[in-house]
Amino acid sequence: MTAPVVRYRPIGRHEAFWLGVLAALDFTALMFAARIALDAPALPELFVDLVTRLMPGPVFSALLDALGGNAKRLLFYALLAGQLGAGGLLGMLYYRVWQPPKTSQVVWPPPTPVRWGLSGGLVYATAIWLVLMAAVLPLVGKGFFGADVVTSVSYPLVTWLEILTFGYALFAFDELKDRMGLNPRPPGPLFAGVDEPAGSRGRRRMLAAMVWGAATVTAGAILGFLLSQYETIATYTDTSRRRSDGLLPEVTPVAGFYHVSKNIVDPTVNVAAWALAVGGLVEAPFTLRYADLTSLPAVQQYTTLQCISNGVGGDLMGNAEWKGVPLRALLEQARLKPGVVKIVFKCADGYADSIPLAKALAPETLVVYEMNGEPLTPPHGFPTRIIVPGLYGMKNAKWVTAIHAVDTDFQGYWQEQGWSDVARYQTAARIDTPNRGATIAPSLDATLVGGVAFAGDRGISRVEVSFDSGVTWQPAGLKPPLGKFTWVQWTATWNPTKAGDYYLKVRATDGAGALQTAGQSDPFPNGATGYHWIRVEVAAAAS
Ligand SMILES: Nc1nc2c(c(=O)[nH]1)N[C@H]1C(S)=C(S)[C@@H](COP(=O)(O)O)O[C@H]1N2
Ligand SMILES: [Mo]
Repeated sequence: MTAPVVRYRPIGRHEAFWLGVLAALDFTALMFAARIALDAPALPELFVDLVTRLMPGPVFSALLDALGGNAKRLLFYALLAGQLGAGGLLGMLYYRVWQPPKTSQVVWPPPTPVRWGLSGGLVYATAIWLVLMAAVLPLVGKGFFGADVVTSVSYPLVTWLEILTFGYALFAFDELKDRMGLNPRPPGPLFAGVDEPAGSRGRRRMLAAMVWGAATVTAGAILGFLLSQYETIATYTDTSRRRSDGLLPEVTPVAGFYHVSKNIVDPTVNVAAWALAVGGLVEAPFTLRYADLTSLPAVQQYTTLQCISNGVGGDLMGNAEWKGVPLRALLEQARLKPGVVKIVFKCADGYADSIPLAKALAPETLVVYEMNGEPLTPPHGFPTRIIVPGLYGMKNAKWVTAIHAVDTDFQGYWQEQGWSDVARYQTAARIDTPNRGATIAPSLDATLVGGVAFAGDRGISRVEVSFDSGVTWQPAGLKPPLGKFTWVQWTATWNPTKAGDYYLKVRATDGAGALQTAGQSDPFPNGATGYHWIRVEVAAAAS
């Protein structure tokens, strides 16, 4: 009589999930090692564009407002958690469905699990990889087999190797458990009575938990270390902060200049391989290398930049001296064909935006490569970016690789989410000193009140400040601006005579004589409006 063959799955549902998460931890660690060493983007970076694209503009804007620079970091870690969860589900699929059940019968050659286990794990990984490459990446806008992923290595190959590790880990966990005798023996007559002495089930589970716990802690520690390295190249936090003791420098140092981009990791452009293509609807397309660009006749121009998502009184604004070539000169060399309505900028991070032809031909619109006398730094667009005075920061494309003339009303990255395409700066003023919430000691000296006012390319003709919450207004003094496209520093003195709470407000009038909009509106979609105000406390005089 032969013993009946019993087919069984030694790995339960929950364990399958957690082993999947553990394998995903290993995969994720490898993924970040590849990001740091090989410049191969991590998966969350590829999904983040999709999330911002799917989220309605107002929601995204509100999120940015509430979380500031941390919105991107939060999104990144949420996507990372999602990746580990997906690993868990794929683990369940592997142990519960993909892997053939083990059998209790002793047969030779053994039908399972070792031989199928290894190749099965690798086939499984390759299948996941194929789905990712042929379906998921195109769906998230990164092209078939990641054609639109920006990296200097073969993205499909690196990803395949990473996912093979995942499949191999799933195989190895099962194998390891078998070898250590931690997998439960099959039920059935053959092993009845011999395999399950009292308490052994519990001991086995305990041992397995300890082994997996140790493996998880190890993988987690390695991943944690790699993530800490990753944090140093990630750009999801805004590094600049406003100085808190008085007026800001009129020219913002590069290190203190606000930074905004759609990316979790900004591109690092290899200038030796970089070229700027000027083309589209032109008679004579051409490309420029870095040395070509920097040897053309250049101009230097102070221009203030502000992000359209900057709130009233916010930090996302800076002023620098830029050096570069007028865009007009490049377009003249390429000879535009009739019918061009917009000039599109394409960038190394997949970002694109456009400006109307008239703005592109304005002499102040520059293709720049220097900021405050130094080559552009990578966060600010090295090797080259566009400076378009009068239009919000998003139109000032960074890491530009192509300048493209089109006869269509091209809509850029942020416009697809509903942000303004006109993107003309709103007139705005900000109080930089005193700090909001400051307590001022009464003294015979007047208190300095001051800040900046900005209206893009319209200039500022007048700034007024109120010390009584907008009931009365006094004119502030204006420092002559550094250029036609910069902010203006304003100052006033204040002599509060009575202790108490005061509400200070500021408002500006642009060069055309238009007073800034008083009504409060959110940054989305046209840039914030409303007067900036702060509360200041004047302390009682000591007697
Ligand atoms: N290629 C590219 N250019 C870009 C962006 C981007 O994400 N990618 N962000 C834009 C936005 S929204 C702003 S406000 C400015 C910020 O420039 P800064 O970081 O030098 O201050 O860059 C713009 N240019
Ligand atoms: Mo922006």
